[in-house]
Amino acid sequence: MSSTSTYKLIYFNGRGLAETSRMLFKAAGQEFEDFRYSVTINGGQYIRPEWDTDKSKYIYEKIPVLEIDGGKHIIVQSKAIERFLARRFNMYGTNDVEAAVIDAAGEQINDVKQAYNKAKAAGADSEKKFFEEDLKKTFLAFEKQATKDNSGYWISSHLSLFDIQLYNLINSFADQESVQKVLEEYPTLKTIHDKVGQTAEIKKWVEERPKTIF
Ligand SMILES: N[C@@H](CCC(=O)N[C@@H](CS)C(=O)NCC(=O)O)C(=O)O
Repeated sequence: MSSTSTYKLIYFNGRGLAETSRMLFKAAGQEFEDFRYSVTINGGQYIRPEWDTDKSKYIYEKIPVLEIDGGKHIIVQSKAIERFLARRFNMYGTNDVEAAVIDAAGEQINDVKQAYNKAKAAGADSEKKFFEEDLKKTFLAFEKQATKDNSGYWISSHLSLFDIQLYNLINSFADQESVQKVLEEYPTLKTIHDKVGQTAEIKKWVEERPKTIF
């Protein structure tokens, strides 16, 4: 497979589990088809008629799915897709150890998201505690691990999968005031967040991407 491959990323019309992959494409300047199944909400239920018709076509009946070269190769599972793209676009550290460190931080981001969903379901006090305790602990760890080389990136002085995952994590919270308050305490992470947001291709994408319900 060469850099002349074609790509179709299939997901719902939402950021969710596809947005990091979309941003990897954008940051790499790689064209891709951004295929989105429509989603609306009715009475608290997601309505997705086209997806309901098509879902059995997909190996695990889940999306995102990445089709390469017109379906010659199919990659499923959002983390596998992200890692494949990061590797392909040289955003996966400079060696296998750095790649594993990026993987581990990505898994920690998943754990944090799970903790947040649990806290949110448990009510306002739990959500407050999540920002003040759980998120802080993770940010402190990420801050300590960062290569403090003034590059504005977390590892290898170069934009990586982790930088984009962190940016999307920070922007996924509805309560931006609380997350920005925590972020102020971790200057390296704040710089990474701001630098990713100012990356020309990502800035343009954030401005022009569809406005979605999730
Ligand atoms: N572990 C999978 C989870 C994929 C997943 O659960 N996707 C949801 C959308 S976010 C889905 O396709 N659901 C199918 C359905 O609701 O019928 C991944 O990270 O890709």
